[in-house]
This record gives sequence, structure tokens and C-alpha cells, in this order.
Amino acid sequence: MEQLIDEFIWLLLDTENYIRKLPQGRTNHEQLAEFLRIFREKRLEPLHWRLQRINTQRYVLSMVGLTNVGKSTLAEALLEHPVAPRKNGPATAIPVEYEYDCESWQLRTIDERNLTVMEQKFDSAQALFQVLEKKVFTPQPEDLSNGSDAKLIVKGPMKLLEGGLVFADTPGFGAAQTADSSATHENVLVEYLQKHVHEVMFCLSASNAMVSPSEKKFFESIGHLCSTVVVTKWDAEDEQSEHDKKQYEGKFSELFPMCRFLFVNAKRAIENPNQQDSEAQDLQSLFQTRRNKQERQTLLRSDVERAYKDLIELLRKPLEAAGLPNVPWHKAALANFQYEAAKEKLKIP
Ligand SMILES: Nc1nc2c(ncn2[C@@H]2O[C@H](COP(=O)(O)OP(=O)(O)OP(=O)(O)O)[C@@H](O)[C@H]2O)c(=O)[nH]1
Ligand SMILES: [Mg+2]
Repeated sequence: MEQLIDEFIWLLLDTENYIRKLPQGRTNHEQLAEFLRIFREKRLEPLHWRLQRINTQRYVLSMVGLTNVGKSTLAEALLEHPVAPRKNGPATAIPVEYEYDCESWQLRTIDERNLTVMEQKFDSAQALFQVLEKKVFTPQPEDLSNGSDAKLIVKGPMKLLEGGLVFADTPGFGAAQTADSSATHENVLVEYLQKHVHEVMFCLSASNAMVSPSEKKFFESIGHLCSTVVVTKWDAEDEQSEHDKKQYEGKFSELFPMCRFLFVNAKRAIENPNQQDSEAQDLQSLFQTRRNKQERQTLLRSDVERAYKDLIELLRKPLEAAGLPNVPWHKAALANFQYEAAKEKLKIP
């Protein structure tokens, strides 16, 4: 896969350079070269970063969003156990990472400063919750002293995470804090995400019906990690809901390039856990496609395929402007790309 993505990048880069060297005065060719450069930077290089992240053993998928959008409630709906403390108002104050363990419920507090790991075992999720709640809402200074390394780890028989996936519930940003403490809090969160997390689901609350400047700003700092926008507190039901979803996505998708939109009502999902078309199911399916390296590679391959199809479609306009029927591809680079694409059984037109 790495070779394929590399060859794809080289194809655009070599072709761009070749076009730029065509005789002077053909300014529309310049537009075509510029398009190839932008496509390479915006669409292909992120695939390269993702490839580096998906090969890890401990793949961390995280939710991020303004405080109170419902991240922890959604965590409970997805994990199907009461292990994500939540409340109205700023709640989660330290990242909590959830991992599968088939034998027992455990809470681990890592203190990197003193090089110790405190491990507590519990008979049930409910018993763990009693201790976790206090640590999550009011962590002690020693819990937070590791800055972006501060976190709690919850292990237990959470079926969704079977196979090695790690799920992180993070503190919300944008809570009413003094300007200084808010900036520090957000920096620590961004640092945690950049250091420990491989993929982010960006949560927006449907009840706000807007995307605030702080959400836009926060997305800009971690956009390269985001695959999905999860719209929480989605109250609309049935046919009306489908129409409303399209409208919502149409209104905001430009702000979240390359992200897929999913809509959930976590409260309803918790109240009706056995409902066949439970609201959390789309998200649970998303988790299944991240479970192991092979699943993640399959997903990445389909994204490379999609990038190629989008490229062909988007090339029409700059080609027309250049008065060319086809792209003057760099021949050797094209042959290399086609060879790798055939090896990876990539479906390209
Ligand atoms: N009506 C409705 N309320 C919800 C839904 N999801 C969450 N809430 C409520 O929203 C409030 C905040 O929920 P949390 O899950 O704690 O929000 P959070 O994003 O984790 O908040 P922070 O940890 O502070 O970032 C709680 O009172 C929840 O009961 C939903 O789908 N519908
Ligand atoms: Mg929370």
C-alpha cells in the first residue's frame, strides 16, 4: 500500500514538473500544474500520514467536541456498559481510554512522573463507575501533572473493542474558563490527540444548529486526524430525519473536508439498547472497520480508489481551460503507478 500511495504522489509530482517545463506562454497549462499540486497536497499526502498511523498495534479512536455535546453519553451507548461518567455542564476533565479485557473490569492510573501504574480491579462495571466518576469529574493534581500524558485506562469486557481497538473519551473544549486556563486546557487536549490518538471523530451537537468559531478553530488544529463528524442529540425521527440529515450535511460539510457525517441520539440508544436499528449502530459498524490492521488497510485502499476517481472527475475543468483532451502524464511515473495499482487490485477507470 505504501508503494502505491508513493507512486500516486510521484505521478502527480512528476507530471506537474513536466507540465511546468512545457514551452513558456502556455499559461493555462500552469493552471493544470497548479491543480495537480493542490490535489497532491490536500488529498494524497493525508493518505500517506494515515498509512503511517494505521499500522500501529494500539490504534486509538477518539471523540472530540465542545463540552456538553454528549461525547460521554455516546461512549456509554457505544460501549453498552455504564462506564462513561457524564453530566450537564463541563464534565470529563481527563481523557479516558477504553480497552477490551475478557476477564475483569480494571481501572489503571498512569503516573509517568513517578513511573508507577496504579491498578484497581472491580467485580462489575457499576463498581468501577463509582471510582471512575470521581476521578473523571475532579481529577487530583497528581492525576493531571503529566500534562498531555495524563489519562485513565478502563479495561473490561466491552465487546465493541474486542480485537485490540482503543476508544478515547476526551474532555470537551470551549467550557467557560478564564482565557488563560482555556488556552492551556485546549493546548493540552490538542497535544494529547496529536501524541496518542490515531483517528478522531469530531462531535457537533444538533441542538446548537450551528458550528461555532471555537469549533472551526479546533478542527483546523486536528483536521488531519478527523475521519468523521458525529452529529449528536439528533432528535428528528423517520422520514423527516433523512431530509434533515441531508440538509444539515449540505450546510456544514464544507467546513469538514473529507469527513463522513453520522447522526446519533445517544440518549435514545441507551434507553432502547435492543432496538434493531439502534441509533448507535452506524457508529458501531465504523468501529468494526477499524478493529485490526487488515480492516484499516482495506478502508485505506478504498480511499485511494476514491481519490483516483475524484481526480479524474475534477481534472475536467483544468483540462478544458488548458484546451487539452487528456493529461500529458509523465510516462514513466504513470507506468509505475499502474503497475502498483494492478498489484493492489485497485479498481481504477
Ligand atoms: N436530549 C439529549 N440529551 C443528551 C443526548 N446526549 C447527551 N445528552 C445530555 O447532554 C449533557 C452532556 O452530556 P455529556 O455526555 O456529559 O457531554 P460531554 O460532551 O461528554 O461533555 P464534556 O465531558 O464536558 O465534554 C447530559 O446532560 C446528557 O444527558 C442526546 O442524545 N439527547
Ligand atoms: Mg464527557
